[in-house]
Amino acid sequence: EDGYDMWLRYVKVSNQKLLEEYRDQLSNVILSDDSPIMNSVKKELEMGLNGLLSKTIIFGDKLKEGAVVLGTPKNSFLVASQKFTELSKISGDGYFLKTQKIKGNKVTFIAANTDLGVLYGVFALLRKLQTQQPISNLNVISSPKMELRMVNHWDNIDRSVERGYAGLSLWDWSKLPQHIDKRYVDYARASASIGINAIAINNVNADANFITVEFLEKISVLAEIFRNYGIKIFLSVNYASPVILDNFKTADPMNPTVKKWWIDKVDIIYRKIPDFGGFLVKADSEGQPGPKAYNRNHAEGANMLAEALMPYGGLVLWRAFVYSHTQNDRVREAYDEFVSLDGKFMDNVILQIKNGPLDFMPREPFSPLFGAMPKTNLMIEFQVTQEYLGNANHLLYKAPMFKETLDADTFAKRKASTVAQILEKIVFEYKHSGMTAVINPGTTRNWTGHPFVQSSWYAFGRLAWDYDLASDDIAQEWIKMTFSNNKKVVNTLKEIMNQSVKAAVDYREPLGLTHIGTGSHYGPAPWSKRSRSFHCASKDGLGFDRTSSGSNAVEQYNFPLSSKFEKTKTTPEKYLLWFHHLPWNYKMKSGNNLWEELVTKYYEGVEIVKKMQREFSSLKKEIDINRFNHVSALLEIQLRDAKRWRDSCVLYFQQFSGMPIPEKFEVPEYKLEYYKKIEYKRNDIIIH
Ligand code: BDP
Repeated sequence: EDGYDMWLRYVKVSNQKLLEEYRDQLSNVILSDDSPIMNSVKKELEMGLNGLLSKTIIFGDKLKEGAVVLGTPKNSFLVASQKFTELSKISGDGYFLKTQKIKGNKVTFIAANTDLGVLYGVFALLRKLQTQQPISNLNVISSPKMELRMVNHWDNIDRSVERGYAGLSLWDWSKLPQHIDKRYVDYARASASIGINAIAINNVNADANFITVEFLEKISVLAEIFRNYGIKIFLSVNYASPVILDNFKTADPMNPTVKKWWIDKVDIIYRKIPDFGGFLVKADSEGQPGPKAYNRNHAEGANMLAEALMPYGGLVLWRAFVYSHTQNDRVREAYDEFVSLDGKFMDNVILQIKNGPLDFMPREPFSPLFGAMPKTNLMIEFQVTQEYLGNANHLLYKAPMFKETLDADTFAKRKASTVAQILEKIVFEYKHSGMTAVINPGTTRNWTGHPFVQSSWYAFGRLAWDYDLASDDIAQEWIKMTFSNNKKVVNTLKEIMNQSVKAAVDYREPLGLTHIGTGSHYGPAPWSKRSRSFHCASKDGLGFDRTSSGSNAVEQYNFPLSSKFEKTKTTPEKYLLWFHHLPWNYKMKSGNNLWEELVTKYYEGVEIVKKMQREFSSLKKEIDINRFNHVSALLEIQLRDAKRWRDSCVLYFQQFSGMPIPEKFEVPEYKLEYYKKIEYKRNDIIIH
């Protein structure tokens, strides 16, 4: 076991009784593989059933007891002849699984309106087998809630991966287009299995060369592989491409020759990749070029690209992650910049907004932009890769974080209008929408570095398909598919995963504290200039005042949230110091004062890691030795880092609170000076 198969681990069903039943219920397969996607259906089913049932599956057209019939009304006579009412109930690339008697024979149908729907149905059936569910009386209908279910790679041309932590980029440019790495196909399979239908393959800090003819040649090979799994390629583009690639004096979106340049470029792209998805753009952000240099706003900038893509049905995904170093509250910025542009973007532009208003912090309230752009297509951007959360060293299952944002009510309308409902297009009349996540798979054998990063990737896909799924159920699926159906393994890993977010937040940035990490974003540095500007610790208290007496970022939320966050008593304590600057003796709900509560949280975070470690070690006999040893070692590192975070922060803040660390807690191992010093080692990840 090395983790390569991820959740597509098709090992023989361990429950003998179920195995026999499955073998009877899935005796032969009837399908027509006359399209590339139906061909993928056939291959996956063959691989899945051969592995799970440990027998060679028979393909044929004999309708007998235990037959599995797959297809759409167009490519399957059997599906068409049943006149299934389910077909009118599914939308998009949804599917249904149904057990039906035909001429006395019990048959399993996997059917959809599109070939891709059938592929998703196959993965759903295989998931049932992998998780050992009964399939004797199937009646499942499922349709995706999000239109775009996307992932973003932050991969560079030199194969480095920004915030990747799992080896080199998967895309081996020097060997493309001639050599096709098996990983491309396995990656596409894993993506399709969780419903992903779009991929931006390169870093948002984009190298312009990705859209040169040489690269498009290589990219078109990837596009073909992904197409077989229903996945469209998007490219991140550099806004100054005409300047960089063709020595233009300007990239002004209103300049006719610039417009023409993009029109021609888009034409070339579609000739090579007819189903190209569109452009992802980071403009006027962190040094990236954009329309602002020419006095044009973001809508003007985006629309120019959108016009070029429009004839082909292409999209512009325009990122809202903007801030300058001068404004006094960075949290306000995306909203202040974009709200006045609502309604000004073309129909094929989607504004891509990070889940929170700052930057993928361990915990943020949702971005108020989600409730403030009724006339602009929106999509959300999550981060699966653990940039601020221990890279590929710490165990974390992010589904509860994703759900916290998705389930948040924006109060954009009187009736419920959660972030997820807005993205599902049921609140406003959006033309396009969806969910995306920055993921990190690379050349590391297990793809993601820490095996559990896969769980967040998996959960993201499942939630993009259906955000109503419970984190717990998704975790259970993932564990069964990736590790084992053994009850002890399932319950123990679930327990570990469920506590992981609380641990990660508590030992880093509890109670709404934020951005107090080192420059590498790995370790703690509450003493740094940037951190101080976020936590605002002083003798009189802690936290950032975003109420009307401070930056007034609370006003960006719809009523009643704006007034709820304005007052300390109605602000959830998990966001308390995000919105308020409070005295050290402020009384918390627990009865503790702020200082005691803060210290308690930090210590609790570390205790949870210890507990996770204990629980994991109880699985020694149940988990394969490779993955057991790997995760055990990583948990040791996590505990080391958690203590470093706790002790650095507690000792640092103590200088301001002037209060003692309650006696019941262990004394930090080192003095504050020590923790400050290790920050300045060249790479704070390889300390100790
Ligand atoms: C920040 C990352 C940086 C990204 C940026 C972005 O540190 O590497 O380029 O976000 O999302 O969190 O553009």
